[in-house]
Amino acid sequence: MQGLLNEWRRTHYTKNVNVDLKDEEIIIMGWVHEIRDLGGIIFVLIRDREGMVQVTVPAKHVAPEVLEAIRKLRKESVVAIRGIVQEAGKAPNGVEILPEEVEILNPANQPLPMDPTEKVRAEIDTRLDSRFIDIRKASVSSIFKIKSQLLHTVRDFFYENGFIEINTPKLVASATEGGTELFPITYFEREAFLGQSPQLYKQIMMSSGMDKVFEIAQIFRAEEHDTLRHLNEAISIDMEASFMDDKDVMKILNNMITQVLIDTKEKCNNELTILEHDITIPDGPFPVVNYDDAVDIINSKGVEMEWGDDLSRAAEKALGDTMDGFYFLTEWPSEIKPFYVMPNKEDPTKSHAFDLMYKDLEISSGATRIHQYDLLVEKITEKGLNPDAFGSYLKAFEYGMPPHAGWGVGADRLTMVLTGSNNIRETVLFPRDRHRLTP
Ligand code: AMO
Repeated sequence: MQGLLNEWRRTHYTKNVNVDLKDEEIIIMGWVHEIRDLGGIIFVLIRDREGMVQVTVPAKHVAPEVLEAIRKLRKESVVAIRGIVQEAGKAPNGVEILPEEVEILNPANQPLPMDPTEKVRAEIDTRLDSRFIDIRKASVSSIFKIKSQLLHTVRDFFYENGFIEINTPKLVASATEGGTELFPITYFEREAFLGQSPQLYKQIMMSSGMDKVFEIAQIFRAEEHDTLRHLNEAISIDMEASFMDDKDVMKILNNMITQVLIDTKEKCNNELTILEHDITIPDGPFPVVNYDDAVDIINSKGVEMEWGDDLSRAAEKALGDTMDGFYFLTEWPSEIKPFYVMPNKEDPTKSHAFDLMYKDLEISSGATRIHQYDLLVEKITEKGLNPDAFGSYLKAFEYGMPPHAGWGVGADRLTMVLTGSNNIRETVLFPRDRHRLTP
């Protein structure tokens, strides 16, 4: 294809076409969002990542080849348009473009598999099947722009606080958090698994002397349940720090989440407006509820729960009714937390594990870890696991493992909070659930 694509470069995103460019020649490239042909005059809305601009075509006043190209346009075809900017009060941004050259870079087949305008609401499955078109909608791309900002803020936050970014393997030989919920794979002639958490590696890194590390990566959970909060592949923001305990890393988590809220509100104002969602910045540290009090609250709401039970969905909802916004849930029973969690010295039935909740949604889990080899082996055995399977992990505890603590945050769940989405599938480009492995 000759013409604009080879000879020219895009000069502006649509959102940057404004009255300051009056009478200037510009080139935009994007998708045909809408065509309104009134005979004597044709209006075409061109959409790119940043927004939309109107191209106005007075049939009698444009070159015949321009008119011919405009009349050939179909919705969602990709075009390049060179034209002159004019003031137009009623159009988006108060401007329109009078085209001088129109090139169809790639036509879109008709009919489209789904409507990319916001006019027709499609079911989530239809949308996910044609996700590339779905993401063309501002209400959907806004979610991923906010998620991108979230990851940007998190990285900045860790670097500013002296953390080193690490990458740990996702092909692993054995379970990290217990024997269940793993995806088995074939690793040459052996069985292996997809990593369910970088937990063991980030702990090993404490013995390496790296002191403070973080990782943002995929976790894989072979959970059968089909809920609005679980996926089989999720993004976890993990950190681990030496010479720190649960209280220290809770503070870090609190500061990081607050920074994420501030940045999202400040830098994603446009996206939040599109999503009709507002973000409230908490005016102090997140409240802390211990497990004992949580059990009382939950029972007082008419949801039966015994000390030592994990929180059922009903229990989470009952607690979320009382606790608005973000809050920590601390002092969990040792029994229902993983083997690596440090028990309370005075009362070992309780532990130094915490969760960060947002209303009824668990956002993060963390804990002070056991750093003593003997205690760790004892706990692994107590949980019914075989210490032999943890050989390369346990070795790191025998030759100078510092005390340490850490946490993992579900990035997709945090994005739900930031965007006001009630289904985790909305916050993942290509979600993997019980029934979906494509696209
Ligand atoms: P946990 O298993 O609680 O802890 O996971 C940490 C956080 O990750 C998110 N998450 C999920 N998000 C979507 N779909 C899932 N199936 C899913 N599973 C987990 C949640 C959760 O709070 N090793 C510990 C962390 C630590 O102690 O450092 C761990 O993996 O938001």
